[in-house]
Amino acid sequence: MSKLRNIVILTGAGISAESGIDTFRSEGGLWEQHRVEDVATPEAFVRDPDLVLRFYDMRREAIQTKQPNAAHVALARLDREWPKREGGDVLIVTQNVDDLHERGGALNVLHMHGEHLNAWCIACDTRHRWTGPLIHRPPCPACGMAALRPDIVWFGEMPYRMEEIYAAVSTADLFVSIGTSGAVYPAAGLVRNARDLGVQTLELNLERSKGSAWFHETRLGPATQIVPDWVGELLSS
Ligand code: BV8
Repeated sequence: MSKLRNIVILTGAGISAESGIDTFRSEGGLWEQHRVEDVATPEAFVRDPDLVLRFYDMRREAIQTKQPNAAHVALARLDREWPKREGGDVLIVTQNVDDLHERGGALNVLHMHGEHLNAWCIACDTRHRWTGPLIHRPPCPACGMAALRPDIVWFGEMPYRMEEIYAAVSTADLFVSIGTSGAVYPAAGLVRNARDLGVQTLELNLERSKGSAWFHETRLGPATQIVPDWVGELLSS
């Protein structure tokens, strides 16, 4: 394998599971309690905005009562220490919309599906850090219009900063996927981009995912165990 310098890490709901944040597709997960079509599409927001706003208000409030876990902290350590030692880059691309990577100390996080703690004004296209509810249609801090929506990429909407993500994968020496079922595209397709470019690929997950066959190596276990172990190996190598 070429010298290991640049690492791209894709994370999904599984890395936040042990912090008490529901995943989507496991037992009792979010999509068992709510139909995606009812709460996570632009059409749903037009059809029943109150239902959608309440769904996200509830989750925005919930994540603020949760704490980052050992997996978030381990990735933050890698994010801080790796560039100093190996002169390479670490990029954490997360499908998650919580802020546990940042609160775990990570500096370089790209939220491809948006963030609970942002509100997006569809009148003036500005984004604002937002920790409270949106159900009461608060005025946009920039333009005053009652036009704020969750800054979340819904199904049928284009994930954020895809060009940047593809560019990072194309210069990566290692692509690591952590805590994702490999069910949602284009995120789930990134491992194939990596493979097509000859990038080494590693999956860290509780169980085999839909994409496991595309990884050179898969390690199974809870993220709070296998992620710190992997980071420890890397930093002591
Ligand atoms: C787009 C925000 C086009 C919402 C989300 C047919 C084929 C291919 C694609 C499609 C298709 N039909 C439609 C599509 C496109 C669609 C898609 O992929 N659908 C799937 C369901 C088939 N994709 C889209 O619509 C995307 N946009 O394609 O746009 C376009 C093109 C041009 C111009 C305009 C538009 C947009 C996708 C983004 C949707 N928004 N999130 C919200 O959060 O409310 S996706 C949602 O699923 C979350 O972001 C989540 O991150 C993502 C993936 O889920 P996971 O993170 O993987 O979570 P999951 O529960 O599934 O799995 C958890 C994993 O963790 C499991 O494997 C489990 O074993 C593991 N785990 C559990 N505990 C632990 C653990 N691992 C370790 N330790 C533990 N303790």
